[in-house]
Amino acid sequence: MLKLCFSTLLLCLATLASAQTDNAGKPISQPLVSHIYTADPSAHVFKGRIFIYPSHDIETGAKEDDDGGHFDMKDYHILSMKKPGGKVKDHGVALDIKNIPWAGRQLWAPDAAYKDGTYFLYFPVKDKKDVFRIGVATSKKPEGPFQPEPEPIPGSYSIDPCVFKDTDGNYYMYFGGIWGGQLQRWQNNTYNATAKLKKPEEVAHLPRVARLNADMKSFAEPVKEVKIVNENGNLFLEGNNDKRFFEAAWMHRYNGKYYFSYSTGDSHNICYAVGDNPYGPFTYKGIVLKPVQGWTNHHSIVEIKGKWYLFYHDVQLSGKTHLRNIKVTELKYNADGTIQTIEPYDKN
Ligand code: FUB
Repeated sequence: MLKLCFSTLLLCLATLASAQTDNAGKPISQPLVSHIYTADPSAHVFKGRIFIYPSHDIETGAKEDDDGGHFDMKDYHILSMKKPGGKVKDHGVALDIKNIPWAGRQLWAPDAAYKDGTYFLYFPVKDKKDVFRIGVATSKKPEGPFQPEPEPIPGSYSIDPCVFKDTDGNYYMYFGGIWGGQLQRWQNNTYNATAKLKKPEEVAHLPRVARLNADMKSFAEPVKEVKIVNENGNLFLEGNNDKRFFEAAWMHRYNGKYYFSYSTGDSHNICYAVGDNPYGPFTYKGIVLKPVQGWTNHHSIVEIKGKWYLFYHDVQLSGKTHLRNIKVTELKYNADGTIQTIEPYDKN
């Protein structure tokens, strides 16, 4: 009965919110699920099925602030479907914050990987000192439940892990996010709680990368910065906030090139930059996804049966920035390998 009331409430909110979205144009795609709020979708094809590893947004009444205090998530639900547009299955709680021994608060955007019969779920969460670290949990099934390791990955910090498998069998983790994601507090892999954000004329903070060890639970090398440069080979300044990195790293390969995509945060774009190897440098190429409704923009890019798809989110169901819903749409390349920019709302 309660469940029915909640669904009805969500439906009413959806109608209300779509009335709002009409002002900005008609959404090009619809929420994949509406019985829970979901965000930050990391999609993978495992065992011939699409598995989505999203954040699970909830209302806890936590105060909204510039550090994302209102993103107060406590568990993960894994979703899956046979094909884009197919029926979406919610596999229930895959990992609960109360079962992560070192966790304090805020389970943010996760990712997953598969190796040798084991599925790995990578997740950022604040530790008991309120410092974001990245943890790993394992399962024999892509949908979990996942068993967390007793400690975070040694040397890990900040948020938004993306684990990429290269064609040579090496796995790399990309991560980082400024403002509430705390990346600005880390210089030379050392923590400084009082470090400030960069000034507009300073070189912007850079995302991070580290190759994973064979155990998939530790870094094989010191964490390195990922250079994103303009067409002249220069790093972006903090003032270039429509192009510089903010959060939501994703890596994919297309035609032998490495595509590093990310959110620009306070200017709300998903941008991409292309390089010749997993470490970069990556040269800025353009916008993958224009701003969506809601403050955050976060995505993944995946090939499914020869076509490419962008998984992303907006706030169509709730109209509230911390109660998001995931979506999917097709992504297309031009003949020169550039990505066709996606407008999330049809203005016509
Ligand atoms: O979902 C919490 C945070 O919001 C993510 O970690 C960021 O990428 C942003 O989407």
